[in-house]
Amino acid sequence: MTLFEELKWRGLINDISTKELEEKLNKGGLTFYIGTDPTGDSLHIGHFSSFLICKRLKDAGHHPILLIGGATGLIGDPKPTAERPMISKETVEHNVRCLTEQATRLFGCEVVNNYDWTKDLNILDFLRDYGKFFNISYMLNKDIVRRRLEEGITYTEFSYTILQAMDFLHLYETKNCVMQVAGQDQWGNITSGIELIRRKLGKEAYAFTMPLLTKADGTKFGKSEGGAIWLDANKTSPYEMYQFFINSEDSKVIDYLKFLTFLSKAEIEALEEKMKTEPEKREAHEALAREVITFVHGEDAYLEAKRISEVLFRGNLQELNAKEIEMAFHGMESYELSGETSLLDLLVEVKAASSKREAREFVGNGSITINGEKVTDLNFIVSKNVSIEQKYIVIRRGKKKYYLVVFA
Ligand code: 545
Repeated sequence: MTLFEELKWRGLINDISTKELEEKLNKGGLTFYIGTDPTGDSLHIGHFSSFLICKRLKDAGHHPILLIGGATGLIGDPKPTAERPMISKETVEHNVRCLTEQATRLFGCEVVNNYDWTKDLNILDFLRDYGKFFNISYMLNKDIVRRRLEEGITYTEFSYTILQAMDFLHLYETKNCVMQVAGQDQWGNITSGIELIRRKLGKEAYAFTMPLLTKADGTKFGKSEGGAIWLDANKTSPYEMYQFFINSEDSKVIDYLKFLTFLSKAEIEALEEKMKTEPEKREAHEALAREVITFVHGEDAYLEAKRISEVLFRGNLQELNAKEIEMAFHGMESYELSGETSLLDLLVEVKAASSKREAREFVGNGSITINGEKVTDLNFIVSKNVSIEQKYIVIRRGKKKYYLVVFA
């Protein structure tokens, strides 16, 4: 399979600028870039799905440049729906530092910041040397801008596409960067750049976009009920990332394997077969979680996340230490306890039971475990000396409901 055939098979090609791109991609040696604005202080799984293209193309002999938008992040790429709130310069600078560190660690490619070549451009040069190449009717025809004319769009966001076009021109001139890659939402900004390079240099530049990953119901990939899945382990623990991938919809897991991993066609097709013959083993889901978490956090983090998940599933919590409890229940609300209390009162306090009568019923019928041990004693006293490392009490009701109690 050629590179282009593989990208097609993986579902990674949405638009391409010219069909010549196929053989250029297959030949290798292209310098290309993909950009992101510093809208947050961590990359998330949405970035990850797009930035993996850097490694895929690098492995095929191309040269990736990752751009962080220290300048464009101050302006705001217009969304179809509404104006973005402006981000402060300090926040943008902080986010640029965080994203640069993460992107370098994860994707190991050259990182540039468009603030470096945009900050010194004065308004007159901007209007004369770049604005002159942008016909308003061309700009109004951009899909996203057209949809915003009703709602309203400021001059600032309207100008954004010229900044992104300038980037492509700048990288073309200074680094022979002949191609830009992005998710499909970026097609308008990319073609602005191709147009500017054609009109200002008389040269041809290339691009392709990737479809945006979606869930089975078509909504945006990468959001769980706890919010976005961040690549920063302090924002989303490897355990939470493990749960996110293990619970991917069956109908999407093969697409995610193609998009998010480097498993071969043969390996993915074998997993697809296993989904049919032994669905209960969930080998495809496990492979997806393993590949992504190992890439982002390392194999040890994957193995620990898997172990915690198995312990929680079996319920023998006494096998977990305090750190693993923290990881497993990261982001989940907990109940603080200073002294000791009766189990029945505590069950009502943490809302594991709606009344003491119901608490008595749960304890009586054996559906309550404390740190993995079943408790049926109605007079059981919960105190620090039944906690894990003098810190945690994990109450489980039935098979799946967990409540975390932390000793102050
Ligand atoms: C700025 C200057 C350039 C080239 C590109 C840019 C950024 C671009 C943009 N990209 C998106 C982005 O999202 C922030 C949250 C992360 C998902 O806005 N104008 O910054 C996303 N991009 C990755 C993919 C994308 C795109 O970071 O391209 O399609 C999402 O997967 O939406 O010279």
